[in-house]
Amino acid sequence: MSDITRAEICVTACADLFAGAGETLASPMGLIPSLGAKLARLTTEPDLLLSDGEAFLLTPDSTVEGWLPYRKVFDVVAHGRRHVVMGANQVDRFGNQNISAIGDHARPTRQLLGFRGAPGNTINHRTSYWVPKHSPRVLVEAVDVISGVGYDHAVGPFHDIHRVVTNLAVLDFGTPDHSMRVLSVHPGVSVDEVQKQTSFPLAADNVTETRLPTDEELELIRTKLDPDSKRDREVPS
Ligand code: F8G
Repeated sequence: MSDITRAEICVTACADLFAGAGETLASPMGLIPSLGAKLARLTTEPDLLLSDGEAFLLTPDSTVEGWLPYRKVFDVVAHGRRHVVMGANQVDRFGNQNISAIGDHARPTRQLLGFRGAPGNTINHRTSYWVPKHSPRVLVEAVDVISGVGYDHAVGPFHDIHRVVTNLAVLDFGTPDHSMRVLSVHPGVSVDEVQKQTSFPLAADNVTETRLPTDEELELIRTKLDPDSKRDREVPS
């Protein structure tokens, strides 16, 4: 089992985001979260629905199994049976996310993707974040612009920022004030290293080691879901 890669650990950590999701629309952005959602569907979450992001629901091997045109996605967002895993140029201590702009809002130094679906997602249903390169520039004390809404600006009963999975650790907001804490560090990573790569103090009681993929999961990742090992380009070992 010693040849298990960091990317494979990140894929199973993303699969675990969907534990108990049942018949929920998974909307994973990016390769590793997508592999995680497919892995969950093939193992613990057979009712998970996978959108192609355009018009169809697909099985993990890309067979069309349903019709979900773009406008219908908004109904599902509002209904709340969806779990989106978004990226983040910045994510802060209370789970605010920025994919819009870097720098002073009046004169940003970088224009990024824009707000996209982030505000609506975060007020309507469960949201997690995937950060392929955990660094102080991404894990910031306060984001420059709020795209996805965090716990200190939370509005309404459906706000639920679940977890942040990074190349180093799995984090959540299960502290009394909903500030970020380390749930688990990936094998070979220390809590100190995670803290060093984060711009704000992290809660870190009862940190465990992120679990390894099972033999069945490894087989699925390596032979069925990502035989060309594209995952290693997103998270080098
Ligand atoms: C920085 C930083 C930083 C980047 N600090 N500088 C610099 C300083 C960097 C580069 C430059 C560019 C519901 C729904 C929707 C929908 C519908 C339905 C969503 C409403 C669908 C369509 C829609 C949102 C989905 C995501 C984002 C996924 C990623 C990206 C990325 C990287 C965000 C991580 N901290 N950071 N710079 N979208 N994408 O040095 O400088 O800025 O940097 O849900 O949409 O509209 O709504 O972003 O930027 O989840 O995760 O990969 O833009 O690629 O290239 O890194 O090199 O130019 O000098 P990027 P990047 P330079 S849900």
